[in-house]
Amino acid sequence: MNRRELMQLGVMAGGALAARDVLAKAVAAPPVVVAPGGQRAVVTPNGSTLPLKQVGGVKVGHLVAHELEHELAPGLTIKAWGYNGSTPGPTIEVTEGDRVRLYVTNRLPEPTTVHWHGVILPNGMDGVSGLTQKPIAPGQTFLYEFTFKSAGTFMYHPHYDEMTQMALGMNGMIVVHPRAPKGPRVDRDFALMAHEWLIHPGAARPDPNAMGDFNVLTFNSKAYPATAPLVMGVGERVRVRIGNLSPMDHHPIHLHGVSAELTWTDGGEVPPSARHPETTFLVPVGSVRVFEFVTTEPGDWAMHCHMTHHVMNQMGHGFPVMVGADARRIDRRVQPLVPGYMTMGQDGMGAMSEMGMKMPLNSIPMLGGPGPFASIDMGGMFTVLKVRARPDQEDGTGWYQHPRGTVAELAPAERLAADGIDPARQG
Ligand SMILES: [Cu+2]
Repeated sequence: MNRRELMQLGVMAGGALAARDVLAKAVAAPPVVVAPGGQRAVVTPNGSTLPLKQVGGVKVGHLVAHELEHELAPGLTIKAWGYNGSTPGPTIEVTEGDRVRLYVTNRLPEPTTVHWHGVILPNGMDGVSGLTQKPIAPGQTFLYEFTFKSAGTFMYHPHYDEMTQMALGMNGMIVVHPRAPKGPRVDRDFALMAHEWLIHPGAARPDPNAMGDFNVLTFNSKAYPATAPLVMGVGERVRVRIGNLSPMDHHPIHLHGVSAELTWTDGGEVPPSARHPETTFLVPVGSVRVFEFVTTEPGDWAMHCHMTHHVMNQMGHGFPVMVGADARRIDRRVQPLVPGYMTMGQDGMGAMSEMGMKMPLNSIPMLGGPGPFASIDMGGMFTVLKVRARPDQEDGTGWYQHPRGTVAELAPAERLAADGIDPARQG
């Protein structure tokens, strides 16, 4: 190994640290009816909804684009760009046919615009700097006024210096409820924005030049274990709306414990005749996928991007293959130079978050957080569906209590013998 490779390993080692008690606060408030047909209000886990006031027949809202401090996970706070104090910006929730006046104030150090991604509106309201409007200069407030003619799930983001502004966190969701809803009513409705960031260990500013080496993957700009769980009841119909404004990566979002159907995209509703069951929904960059399912099994069910590097936190990728290697000699020789050094990648890294290694300031453990049985070795774009018999009594911080005999565990010798299984023999 050369010096550079050793340094990379050192960064890997530094990226693992003691699990902290970082259970996210839940969003378990009972669902509220807001829209026609008894449709539920959308919950944006770790986020909020934009306040709109009625002025005459128009709903009026105000987005302020500015720099903000944002905690991606405990221990990792960045200088992000967002709207109204957050990234993603607040979810805009309206009903089909609503007319809106949306004021956009620019407090960034450079111009910006807002594009209403997927919304069909007059061309001059589309927010593309240079093409459909002048850029909004720092200090200016622009007015966008249009009618949401179609129901659906859309997004908003800048169309000026896109690479930088989106990389720094400028994005948000738009939910337009149908005026006359079809199909079964949902009991829970969640909106999540998938995103990815490159944050060099110790740095506070995400690197907008990243093209493929993103090291923090988020739902609503939170990396697990900071992602709030989605709390829901057994037998409930649940809708999850996932947008993806990551700079470069598509995310196959996989659901445990349920079978779901794609019902909408940012282009409109999927006809019922075209729906089919899935457990993984690919959410390409610049799109929204909406899926629905009915829960049948109580438990703590994972929902995560299935790209394995997207459920890691702040890991380095440029290190040699260590699977099968005996690194004890390397560790002994490097430890005097790098205190606490451990070579990674040999025997599974699932316990790294427990190891209590020193790490750079402003960085997070490579892996997830404490679980009810052991540490959870996924981080990043990962959250938990907490399916409960009594969801409204759940604050989201507790773990599922499994009925006796329903957890995989060490096989008893008598059972092995009775079933004729000899662990020393294959097949
Ligand atoms: Cu992913």
